[in-house]
Amino acid sequence: MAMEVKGFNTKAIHAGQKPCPVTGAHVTPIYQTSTFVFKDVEQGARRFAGQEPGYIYTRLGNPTITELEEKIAALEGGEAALATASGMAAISTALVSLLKQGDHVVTGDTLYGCTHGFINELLPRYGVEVTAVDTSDLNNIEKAMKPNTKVVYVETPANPTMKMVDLKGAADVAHRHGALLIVDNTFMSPYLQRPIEHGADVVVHSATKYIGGHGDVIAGLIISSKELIDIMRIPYLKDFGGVLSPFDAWLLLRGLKTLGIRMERHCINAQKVAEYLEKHPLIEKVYYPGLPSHPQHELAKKQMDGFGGMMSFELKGGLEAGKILMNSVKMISLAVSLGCVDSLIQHPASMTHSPVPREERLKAGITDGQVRLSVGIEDVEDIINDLDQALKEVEKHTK
Ligand code: LCS
Repeated sequence: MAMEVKGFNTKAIHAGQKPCPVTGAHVTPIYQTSTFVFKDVEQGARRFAGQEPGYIYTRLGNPTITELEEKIAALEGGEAALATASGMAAISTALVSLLKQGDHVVTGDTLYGCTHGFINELLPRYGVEVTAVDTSDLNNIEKAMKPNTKVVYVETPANPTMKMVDLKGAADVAHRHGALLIVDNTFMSPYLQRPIEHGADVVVHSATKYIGGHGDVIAGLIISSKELIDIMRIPYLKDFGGVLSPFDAWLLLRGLKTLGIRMERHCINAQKVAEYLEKHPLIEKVYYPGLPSHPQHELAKKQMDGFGGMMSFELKGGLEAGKILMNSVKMISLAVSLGCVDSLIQHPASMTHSPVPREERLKAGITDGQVRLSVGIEDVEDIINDLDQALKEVEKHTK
């Protein structure tokens, strides 16, 4: 397709997709192969030497994976992208590629539990210093910067507190100090937020979530400049080896084509669910960027194109009431993960954020009673009815 396309949904469908030059297959096949045959020894040598384009071995690249990388780069507005075997592989590959012994990282105090563990527990074992601060206030980032700070790492909105980071402000602080800004864009997807447009240098995703969208794949993506992606691919991903499989890349390609319409429905449903919960007499507090009661509602309107499908809330009856609610839902599944077509509910303190020490977790605002809800794209009346019947159970058992 020679015509230049601008619209997000058009790019989501067409970017990177070309008919198969051999069979004319419209949709890119799953090139489920480990290796690629060379015509002769000379060609093999040229490919290894980087003198001739072409595939060598799937750990170094594969046509199905290339299409995914081109599509996500176009959607996030980056020059290039790298697909990985999980979101954690994307995060660890990006960080390890940019840091060395003696460097310093400034990071948010609210991060997905395993990201928190990787940055705060594992990186220091390799001689990297870490300072975790409440990155919803840019002054805290500024104060934490040191001469050896190489990376500022944030999630916005953060899992599970929904605290946000002013992306442009954070990029400005990082750049003024000669550091790079890495943003985990998992909760928003590029349909709702494109951090590179606000100055971020690297975007990472757990593609397991909205990008796949159907709860059937574990995958990660890194989007950045061609220069940084080239380094992350070779030697880092090549030698750490956490590459995506061609079949999983194909599932993500399929998911991405409907990302826009799925995200629109996630936003509509979540707004209605958040408003329902906020009015409910058994609910203490709802954290959703689309509610005017969210302290950063204005920032959300400024840097996001919608408020997304994720929220967390606390019940007046605390942890005990939350447990009754989570044990009483019928259609909504009690499960970790998020961002799929089905609604999922879970308890961060004992599940996704259990790797975070309790004191740090409480300081970051992840309370014992907090419940996280990933609102799916079912009919919203069914989601609300399920929550409503579960809240009636809470009422019955806490009277
Ligand atoms: N970043 C964020 C914001 C996440 O929520 C997760 C996983 C990851 C990175 C890691 O991605 P993965 O390796 O799992 O593809 N979050 C999960 C969660 O909240 N529930 O289960 C997994």
